[in-house]
Amino acid sequence: MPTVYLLDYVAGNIRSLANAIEKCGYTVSWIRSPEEVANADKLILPGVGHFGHCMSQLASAGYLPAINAHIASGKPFMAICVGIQALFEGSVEDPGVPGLGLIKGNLERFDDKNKSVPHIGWNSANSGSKSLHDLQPGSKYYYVHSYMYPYKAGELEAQGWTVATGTYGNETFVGAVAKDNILATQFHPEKSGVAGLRVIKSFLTGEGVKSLGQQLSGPAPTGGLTRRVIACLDVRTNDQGDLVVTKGDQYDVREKGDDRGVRNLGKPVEMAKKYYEQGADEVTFLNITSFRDCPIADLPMLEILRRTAETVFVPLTIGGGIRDTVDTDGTKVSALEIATMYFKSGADKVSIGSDAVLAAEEYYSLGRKLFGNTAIEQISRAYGNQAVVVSIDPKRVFVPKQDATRHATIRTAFPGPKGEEYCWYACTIKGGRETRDMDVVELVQAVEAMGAGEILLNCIDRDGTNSGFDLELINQVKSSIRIPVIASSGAGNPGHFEEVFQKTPTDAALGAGMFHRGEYTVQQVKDYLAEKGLEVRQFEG
Ligand code: 1PR
Repeated sequence: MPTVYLLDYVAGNIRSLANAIEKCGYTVSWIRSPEEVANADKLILPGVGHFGHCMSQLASAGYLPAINAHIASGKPFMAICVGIQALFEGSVEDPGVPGLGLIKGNLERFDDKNKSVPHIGWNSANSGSKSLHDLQPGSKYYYVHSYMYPYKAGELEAQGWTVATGTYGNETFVGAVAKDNILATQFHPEKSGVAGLRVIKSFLTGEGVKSLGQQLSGPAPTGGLTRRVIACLDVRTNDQGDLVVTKGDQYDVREKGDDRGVRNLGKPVEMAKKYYEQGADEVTFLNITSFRDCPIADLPMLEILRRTAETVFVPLTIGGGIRDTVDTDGTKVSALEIATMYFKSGADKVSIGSDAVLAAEEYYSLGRKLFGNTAIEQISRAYGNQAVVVSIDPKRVFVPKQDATRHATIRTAFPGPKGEEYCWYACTIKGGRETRDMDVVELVQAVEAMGAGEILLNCIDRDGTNSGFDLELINQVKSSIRIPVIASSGAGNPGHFEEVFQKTPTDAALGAGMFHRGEYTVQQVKDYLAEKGLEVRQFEG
C-alpha cells in the first residue's frame, strides 16, 4: 500500500485522520522530527487547537523550514483546520505569532453578537462552478473553529487559489483552498463521513490536482450550517463486569424488577456504528461511573474509542472522570493527561461534569479570577476551546416568588407541586447524587470564562421521560452565554427535535433512550426535520 506521511506534533485527535487515510487504502507513516520530512512524498499537516500553540510547536521543534521546503519542491501537501490557518500570515487569536505566509492575509474571529462561537457543525464547502478535490455541492463537512479567513470575492483567486466557502450567519469564510500541490481545508475531512473521505482520497490519488479549477456544471450549492442531531451512549460496567450501554430514568439506570440489575441496551462500539450509519452528526460517550479500580492507561473507554474511531467518521465526545486524579500505583495524573489519552485514542472533544462545578465554585469564591490551573483552562489552552465540553446535570427547584432565592429564576409555565410559579436550576455533581448551591447560569458563565467551547445541557427532571426537552432551561442557558449549547434529556420522538429547534436557539439536540430502545432511528428524526423545512445533513453511504 502507498504511504502517506503525517506530521505528529501533538495536535489532538490524529488517530482519526490515520484511520481515515487507511480507510482510503493508504498506510500512515508518522513524522516525528524535521529531518524525516525530506522522506515524505505526500505530507499532511493536521491541526487542532490554537493557532499560536500549533505554530510555536512547529517552530520550536524546527519543522518550519522542512515544511516550506516540502511545499516548494512541488510534492503533495495537505493541511487541515488549524493547518489551513497556518498557511496565512497570522491570526488575531495570537497576534504576535507569524504563520507560514503562503497566503496573504490574517485570520479573524467570527462575530458572536448574533450567533454562537465556536462555529461547530456541518456546513457547506462551496467551490462555485470550479472543481476542488471532489467537494460536492450537496455535501456537508464538519467544521469546528472560532477563527477564519473572511472570504472576499476574487482576492485569493487572484493569488492563484481555487477557493471553497462556507456561510455562518452573515459571514462567508474560506472553507478550503487548493493550488498546484497544496490542498487545505478549514473543515475536518476525517470527521466528515463519506464526503470527507472523498476529499482525502482525491488528494492521495492525485486525481484532485488533475481536475483542480475545471469548470463544473453541477447543481448550485445551497444552505449553511445544518441542525445537529447527536446520539448519546451512557456507558458503565454492569453487575457481570461487562461494559454496556445503559439508560436511566431521571438518572436511575437500574431495572425496576426485583433484581435491580443495570439496564443493558447493547454494546458501545456496535451501537455507535449503527448511529453513524443512521446519520448521527456526532456520537457522545458518557462514562457514567468511574473506572478507577484499574490503571488509567487501561481505561476501558480508551479501547472503546479506538475501536469506534476505526469505523465512525464523525466527531466523538467522551465524558466522565476527567479531573486530576491519582492512579492505582499512587502516581498523580492530571485531567490534561487523561484528556490527552482520550484525544490520542480518537476523541475529538472531552466532556467535563462534576469537576466543572467545583472549579466554578472556586472561581466565584476567588472573586471571578482565573489562575489557569483548572482542567478546563489547561485542556482548552492545549487543544483549543472547541475540544472542551462541559456537561451539566441540573435539577429544577421551585420557589414561590422571583426573589425568593439569590439564584437566577425564571417564571415557569409548569408550576410546582404547591403552585410555585418560579423556579431555578440547581447544578449537581456525581451523576446527580449531590446538589450544589450553584445555578446553571452561574455555572455556564464561569466555564465560558475558563475557556469551555460548548455546553452539553442535560436535565435530570426530563431525562428518560420521553416528554420532550426542557425548553425553559435551554432558553435560560442560551441567553446567558455565547458558546454553543447541545440540548439534552427528554427526547421521545422526532417532533421533540423539531420543537427544540423551532422554539429555542439551541445549536444541537441530543437523544439517547428513544434511539437505544429502537423507537425511532436518527434517520427518521432527520427526515422529519427536513420535512418541516429545517436543514439537516443526510448520511452518504
Ligand atoms: O462528573 O465529569 O465524571 O461526568 C459524568 C458524566 O456522566 C456526566 O456527563 C453526567 O451527565 C453523566 N452521568 C452520570 N450519571 C448519569 C446517570 O444517568 N446516572 N448520565 C449520567 C447522564 C444524561 C444524558 C442522557 C440524556 C438523554 N445522562 O447523557 O443521555 O439525558 O437521555 P434521553 O434522551 O433518553 O432522555 P463527570
